[in-house]
Amino acid sequence: MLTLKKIVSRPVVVKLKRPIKAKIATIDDWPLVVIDLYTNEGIVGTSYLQPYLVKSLKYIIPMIDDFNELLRNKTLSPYDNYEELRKSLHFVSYEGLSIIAVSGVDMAIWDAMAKAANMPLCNFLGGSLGKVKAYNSNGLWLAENKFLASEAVELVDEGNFSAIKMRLGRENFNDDLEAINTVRQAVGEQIKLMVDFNQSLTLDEALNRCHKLDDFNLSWIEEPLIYDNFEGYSNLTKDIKTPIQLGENFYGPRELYKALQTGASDLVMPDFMRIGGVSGWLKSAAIAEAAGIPISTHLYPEVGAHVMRVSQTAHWLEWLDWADEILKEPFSIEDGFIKIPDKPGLGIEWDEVAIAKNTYN
Ligand code: SMN
Ligand code: MG
Repeated sequence: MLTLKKIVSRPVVVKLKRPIKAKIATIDDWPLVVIDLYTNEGIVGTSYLQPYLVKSLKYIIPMIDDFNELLRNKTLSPYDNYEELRKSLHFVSYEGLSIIAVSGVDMAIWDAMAKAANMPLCNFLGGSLGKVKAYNSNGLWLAENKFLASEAVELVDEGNFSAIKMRLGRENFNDDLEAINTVRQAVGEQIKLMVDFNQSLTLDEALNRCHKLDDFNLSWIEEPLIYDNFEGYSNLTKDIKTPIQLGENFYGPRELYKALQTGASDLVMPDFMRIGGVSGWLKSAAIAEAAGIPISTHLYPEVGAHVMRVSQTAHWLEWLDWADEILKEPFSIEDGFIKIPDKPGLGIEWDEVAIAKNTYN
């Protein structure tokens, strides 16, 4: 049994090797909330959040700090803690910042529990230790065509990946089509290709553009519309042959349920900071399993690897190395599969020197 001593979160900002240039944002500096959850029994649970906006560190960290008041000296049991924390904020909504703060703590609690049991999290959750199929999402932003071919090859070679993702949403759709052709030619037909519009299209534009993409043998078309337009998505999904992928902006399992109820997407890919951490993922994976919908991860590959081992409809893990900078031993990729280390909990340990160097004040 573990009881909470104190949750400490620290602001870190790292430079992205390949800056984000998507329709939705341009980002060079990547914020991380580094969370350490100390227990009275000596075990320390760790997790991190990546809230995209450096300025949001100023309000997410105090929210997490505030949870100390509620949980101090209480028994850690992830599902109970998840309910208690999120209900403590229900007057300011279950979604948005509320669930982001809850998710960070939830992941740290699961890590602590699995460490106390001396098991990798995937074993603690009832699964087996093994590898998980991953695609490389580490680049192919809205760059000019001349940079895309070499970057696409680099991405495949980084881990002998069998799939990569590129971003779309250029002003002129012909430029998107040319970009796809460039990438395809560079990596060959045998590499699977996902595309992500990052919510940049109206329904009319999406119907038009996605129809044209139907002949490109794409593995999925991600977020063509604003994320919460489920009605629009269900029209689109009916009309387009290529699977429509949605989910990095589901705030909690109920949003995933509503998306599936309305036929808004063929595939789902929850993000750990928005779905409710490991607890939110497990609830969501159960819904996806019952509905027979393939589930992929968004960001947080170290957490994703564990939970995909217990998700019956596990599809693709999104590989990104954006937290590697602050990890002592980043997870490795072998032949397109992420390897889960045989270590208790999530299997991550902070590189304190890197954290000190990149601490944000
Ligand atoms: C993405 C992720 C993180 C920041 C910007 C865009 C993208 C993805 O939507 O799915 O990886
Ligand atoms: Mg996306």
